[in-house]
Amino acid sequence: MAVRRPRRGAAAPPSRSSRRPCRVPGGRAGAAMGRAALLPLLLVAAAGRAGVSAAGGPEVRSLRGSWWLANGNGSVVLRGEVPGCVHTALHRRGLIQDPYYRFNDVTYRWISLDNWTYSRTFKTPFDDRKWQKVNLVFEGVDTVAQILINNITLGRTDNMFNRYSFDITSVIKEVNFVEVRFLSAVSYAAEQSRCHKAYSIPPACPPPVQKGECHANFIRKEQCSFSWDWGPSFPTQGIWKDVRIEAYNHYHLIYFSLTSFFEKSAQQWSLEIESIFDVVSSKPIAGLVTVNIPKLQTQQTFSVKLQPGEGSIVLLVNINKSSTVEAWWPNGHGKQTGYNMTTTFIMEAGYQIEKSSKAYFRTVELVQEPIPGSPGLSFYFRINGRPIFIKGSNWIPADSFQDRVTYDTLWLLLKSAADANMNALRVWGGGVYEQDEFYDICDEIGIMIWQDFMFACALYPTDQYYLESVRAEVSHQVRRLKSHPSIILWSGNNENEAAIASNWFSIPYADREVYIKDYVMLYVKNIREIVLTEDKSRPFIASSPTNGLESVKEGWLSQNPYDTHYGDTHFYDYSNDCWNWTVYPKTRFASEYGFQSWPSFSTIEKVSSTEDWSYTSNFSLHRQHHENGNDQMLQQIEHHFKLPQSTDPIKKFKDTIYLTQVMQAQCIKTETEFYRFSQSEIIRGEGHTMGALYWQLNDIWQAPSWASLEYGGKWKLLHYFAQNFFAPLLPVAYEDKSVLYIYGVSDLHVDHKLTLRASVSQQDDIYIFVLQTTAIAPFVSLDVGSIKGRFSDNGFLMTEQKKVVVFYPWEPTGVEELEKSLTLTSLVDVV
Ligand code: BMA
Repeated sequence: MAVRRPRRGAAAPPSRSSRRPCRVPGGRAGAAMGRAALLPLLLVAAAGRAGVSAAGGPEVRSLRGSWWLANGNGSVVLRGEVPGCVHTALHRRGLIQDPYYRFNDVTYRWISLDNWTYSRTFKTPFDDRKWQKVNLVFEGVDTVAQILINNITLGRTDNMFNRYSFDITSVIKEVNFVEVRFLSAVSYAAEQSRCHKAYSIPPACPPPVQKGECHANFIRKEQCSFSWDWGPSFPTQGIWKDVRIEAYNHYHLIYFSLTSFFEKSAQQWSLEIESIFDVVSSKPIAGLVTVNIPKLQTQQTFSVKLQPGEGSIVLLVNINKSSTVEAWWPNGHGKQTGYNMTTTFIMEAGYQIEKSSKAYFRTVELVQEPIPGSPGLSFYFRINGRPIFIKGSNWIPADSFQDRVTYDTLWLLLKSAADANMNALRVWGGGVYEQDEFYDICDEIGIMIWQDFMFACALYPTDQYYLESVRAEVSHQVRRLKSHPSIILWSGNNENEAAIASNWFSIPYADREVYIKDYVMLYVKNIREIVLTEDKSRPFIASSPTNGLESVKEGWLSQNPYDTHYGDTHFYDYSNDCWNWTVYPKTRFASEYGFQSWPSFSTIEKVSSTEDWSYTSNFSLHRQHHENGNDQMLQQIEHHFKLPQSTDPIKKFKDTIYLTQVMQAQCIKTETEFYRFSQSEIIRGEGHTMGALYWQLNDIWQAPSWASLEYGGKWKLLHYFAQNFFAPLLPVAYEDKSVLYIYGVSDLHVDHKLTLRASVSQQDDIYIFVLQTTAIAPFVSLDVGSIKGRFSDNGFLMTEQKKVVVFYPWEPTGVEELEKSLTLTSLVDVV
């Protein structure tokens, strides 16, 4: 391994013991010492995408780019990019292999157990004496670190979802040395758990099959980075978002947001504009703010006064009633119209700010009201006054290494969701609050977002220090995200109401109250309170699944959060035959349900070697993080198909992969059609289902999982099926025709011989595949290996002799390349 020294004298950071004192309530553990103790430490709980555009404005110097990275004892020193993480840096420098290759998640565990330091020098690009305030701003630090500038400690970070701003006015020099000394997230979490002496907070560790790390619930970090039942353990360290120096006089806009409201009685749209400032002058600053939305013939001027310190001003703009406002609609229901708008701040002191943004108009209501003929309450979304059936899936982080998630990655995955006729996704609570671009794309293509707060499948501490950190996180994220019309709901956590109600962690009855108290303290008294203060434009629920208002009535924890008469449900059943729709709960809203499958061979091939290519190889077992997952898939297949018998091991592996995908697609089609069909009926008090979000949309790596999109974006058969079962006009006539149709398909495969041929031709940017068959072919799958793109249809039943399928490439390709890569499989090819 190459070892180099950094250019600066600081060389390798001093090695630190992984043991640190427990946190002190109300203070920051080991907060700035010596000189630094005199510095006011500003933890700004707000994000700024606030752009300014006039002379005299703040000076901003980005510290993105190349930094030095060193491990704890200085034996590994390398250059790495910021934003980024240690794993990506080591991989880019060739010091480690692809972390996703074979068993590397376990082999490279040492990286996360070490304590790394990021450092760099920078020249102050301005005369620092000219500025009243200079800040060092981190948009995201992953996660536990001590921040130093010129050997002076500025403070500590412990929450990757916060934004940190340190006042460096009195310590900045002409040339500066900045260091971010990380502590292993794994060691920190273990230590926090050890310090929490009064009672344990389960779960201690993930199940062994996940090969993960323990005590993820003790650190405010992407919970699935300690492993999940579809993902590896890579508890990264790094500066994962932007970092910069900003200098200003008088005042500085640190956050700017818009939310829309509609007053029914007056038939009036209005916009609430919130601006959060840091005012450094000792006296209030008065000025004028002008808001202009030319297309809506709306212009309004307000006189404002900014008070010293951090504070906000809220303006309410009424939209000109003689203009027609086009609302923002979800995919499939209308256009996603937005209006260009400018907000100009002209203040008596300092500079002028001109902020350009897009104003969207849409309302959202979560309707929970009695249903005639049914006990319980409804649970559905009314968008712009219209009840909308929510169709879609659940989103998990697109990569273990967030710096690899580009705009293109997000676009491809989200566009694939929209192309499959989805109108919504749930950003699940075990991952991250996604980057701004994610929500920008959703706004643009009409994907509604059910946004969880990042707590999942665990109980959490509520000591004062922890709560302070969460409170800062929640205000920051709500302020950052609330302008997005795509977000229709805030939700406190994933499955934590259910975890207590169903006693997942075997808590003795006598101790239950402590955990209930913690639950209410965290999600209701803190998170909910902040959300309600920060954002009045969309609903909040405390958990998913929940009974909604019924849970509230029962003290926020209902006896059975899976009750089909209230709220949303999660439902998993791997043992019953998934084609039997009677096993599914007739719920008000299905926010999670799913079945696993394997990703296609071309995806697996990239991270494995020949010896791995069998369903029972060590590799296949290693990648499966869900107990008995591989067997469960075979059992489900066996309900309807013969298991592959080929003597050629690779053919057998490929056939099995294909069958897992057929099975998954068919199972979720059956279940989703059941939910869609249940929309318009009440049977024995159950029904009026108004949402179907299957688990899960995307993958974090190449492994078996519930996803319909493979790592890299390739569509599994399920995703092609989703395009059909989410189609706007779907005949979901289960009781009669559709049941016969679906079961008819399964009956056809056994004794039919057929020949399938594929000719490919090009037409502009698309490719036309003409398929010919001599007999009926069930579940025809077209696969062009690693060529990026998608077909217009796949996994279909071919009853006609000829079928035309279009291939939409995502990168340049050619007829010859496609022909070479094409494999055609149908059920009759499986031997
Ligand atoms: C639900 C999710 C995830 C999990 C999935 C599959 O519980 O919330 O935690 O990955 O089921 O088991």
